[in-house]
Amino acid sequence: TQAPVNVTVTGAAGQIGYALLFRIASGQLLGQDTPVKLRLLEIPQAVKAAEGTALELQDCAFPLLAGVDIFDDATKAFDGVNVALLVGARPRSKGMERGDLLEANGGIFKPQGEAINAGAADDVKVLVVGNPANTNALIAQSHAPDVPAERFTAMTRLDHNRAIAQLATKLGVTVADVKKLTIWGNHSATQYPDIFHAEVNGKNAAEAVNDQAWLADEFIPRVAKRGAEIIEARGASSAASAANAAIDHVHDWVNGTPQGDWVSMGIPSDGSYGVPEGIISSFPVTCSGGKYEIVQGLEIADFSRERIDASVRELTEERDAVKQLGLV
Ligand code: NAX
Repeated sequence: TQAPVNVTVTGAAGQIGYALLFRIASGQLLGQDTPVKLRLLEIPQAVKAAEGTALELQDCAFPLLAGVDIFDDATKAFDGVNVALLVGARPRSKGMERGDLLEANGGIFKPQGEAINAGAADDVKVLVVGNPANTNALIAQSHAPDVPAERFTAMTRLDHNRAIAQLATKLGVTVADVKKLTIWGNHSATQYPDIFHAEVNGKNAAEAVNDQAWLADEFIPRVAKRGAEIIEARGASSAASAANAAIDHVHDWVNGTPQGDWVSMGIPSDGSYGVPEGIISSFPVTCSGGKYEIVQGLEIADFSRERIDASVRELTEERDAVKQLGLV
């Protein structure tokens, strides 16, 4: 067996943290051959709750769990980190303007970026879950100049999985029959779930659906606003499904995507598909050997172009706002 991989989870005492840690410790993040050491980062007031979760982790007697350490200091929490899951963030409170939200999150993701820069392992991979995820990832990345920029990613896998499930339901097939779905843009209500390149049992999904009204007026808004639908029904935001998506994102990044399929990840744009270089936007990607690559050469029709552009515009506005605040 190999040496344990250090996995740092921020916001460990939160509801996503509670749904995530046990799955990491059981081997679902990195595979059944890979022992993990968990490093939990919380704010001081939540350290006690994180300690409670650590007791439960101990009580699971997970064979792959090589240890759990708890910190309220980012520099210590990210020391030697191989996989960083940045879940803790500042939520938007009532009446909060976007600038205030970005500034509050800058206060979290700037020092975390610096801590990753200072102490992370050479192979570090970072996934930002905490919202606004894409721009928080950009903030962290810009304070980690010694870490390759492409190691900073943002989670759109929950949107990707939601879209697959909605499409499968519409067509009366199983989720395993759906391949090559894409989420473009921001993890926000402007995101664009694209079925034009998706395949259902090998046939084009948009042709199989053949219902433009459903696509424009039901599918796209339902996927984009699914988070609100969950809050309405559950009285709390998505937690287990978000943790599941974080597991999927890192698992596929590390272990590769299956032949004949791809996934969606928020990654620093290289300018592909007219998305301005540097912003962290969702793309279709394949993964192999611990690296991801944007799927190239897809034809983007007007219907998709407008929607991708609108979401990318929002991302450039967020980038400009954090630039103005001196956060990137
Ligand atoms: P919770 O409020 O349950 O937990 C957040 C935890 O983060 C708290 O325990 C808090 O003490 C901790 N925290 C705050 N600041 C911290 C800091 N500086 N360092 C370490 N820990 C810190 O939220 P939860 O439901 O777990 O959601 C976490 C984040 O995920 C939120 O920002 C949420 O908006 C975001 N989400 C992102 C999704 C995505 O698809 N990208 C989907 C699910 C979720 O909404």
